[in-house]
Amino acid sequence: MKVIVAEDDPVTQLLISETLKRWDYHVLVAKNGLEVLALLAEHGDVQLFLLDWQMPELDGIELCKKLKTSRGTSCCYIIMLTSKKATENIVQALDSGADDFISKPFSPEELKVRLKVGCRIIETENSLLHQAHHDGLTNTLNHRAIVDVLSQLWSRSVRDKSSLAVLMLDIDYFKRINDSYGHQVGDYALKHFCKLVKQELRPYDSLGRYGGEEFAVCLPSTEADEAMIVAQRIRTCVESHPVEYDGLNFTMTVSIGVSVFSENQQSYKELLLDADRAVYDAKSKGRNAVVF
Ligand code: GH3
Ligand code: MG
Ligand code: MG
Ligand code: MG
Ligand code: MG
Repeated sequence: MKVIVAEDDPVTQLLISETLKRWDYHVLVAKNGLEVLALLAEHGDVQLFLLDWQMPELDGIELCKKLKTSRGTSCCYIIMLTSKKATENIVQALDSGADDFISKPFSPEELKVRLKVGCRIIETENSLLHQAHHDGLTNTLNHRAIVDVLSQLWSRSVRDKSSLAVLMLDIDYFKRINDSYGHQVGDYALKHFCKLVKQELRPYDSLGRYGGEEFAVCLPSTEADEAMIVAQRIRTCVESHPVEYDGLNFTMTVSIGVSVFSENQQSYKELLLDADRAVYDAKSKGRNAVVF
């Protein structure tokens, strides 16, 4: 677990960071709040903080407020480690966003277990957040999450006039797979399908389960011709990697509708509608096809 330690006194900073390293934390140090913010620009994944109160430039209390308002939905756990000990100080710290409060001089045993509580809470929150945004079967984004991603990307495209493409993927005759082999095989086929699609995407593309056996892909900064290439790559990949399960082996195909951002669109919903219409065309053209 990564932890940022902010402490302006060099001796205390060294003592704390060496102690934490012995407990297997990956420690990053700062000597004031501004340095913490600078560290976060590079280590945005840090969720655990051990902050001194009194520091020059930006103190622990002001930093708490900034961290709690600026980190969006990502969880962060802040322990205030300070020479202050009055009840009013504890109240002010917790009220400013700190999650815990320890007075100096601290007992290493107590610091150790309080850090462990922080890790436990971070892990629980991360897992709940993951579950809130992902589909339990395929571990792709769920309907709400992929629509959120699309709506944010769409707004960005309006702002920057940047390109954006959407693919709507609908597995062909999926009902037959269930009917012929059972739902368990159908479930496995869905997971297999998602694995193949992910292989064809870039790290900053998003895949989500739009519903049932329909999936949406958002391709930021992508023009129509590139989106068509990606869609064809996905189509070919699915067709050429049969589902193999418990002695069964069968080919699955997918129909893909492609749409792109245009300045006439009033909402991201039009982008989805266009992609939907294109899937419908792909189905009527005989399936296993990509239509723009
Ligand atoms: P088309 O080529 O026109 O898309 O035909 P289709 O059979 O794929 O489409 P249809 O909408 O008729 O059927 C979709 C099927 O997908 C029906 C539904 O039971 C199945 N399905 C949806 N979600 C799941 C799931 O989570 N697991 C399994 N096994 N099947 C699912
Ligand atoms: Mg200090
Ligand atoms: Mg369907
Ligand atoms: Mg289908
Ligand atoms: Mg249907």
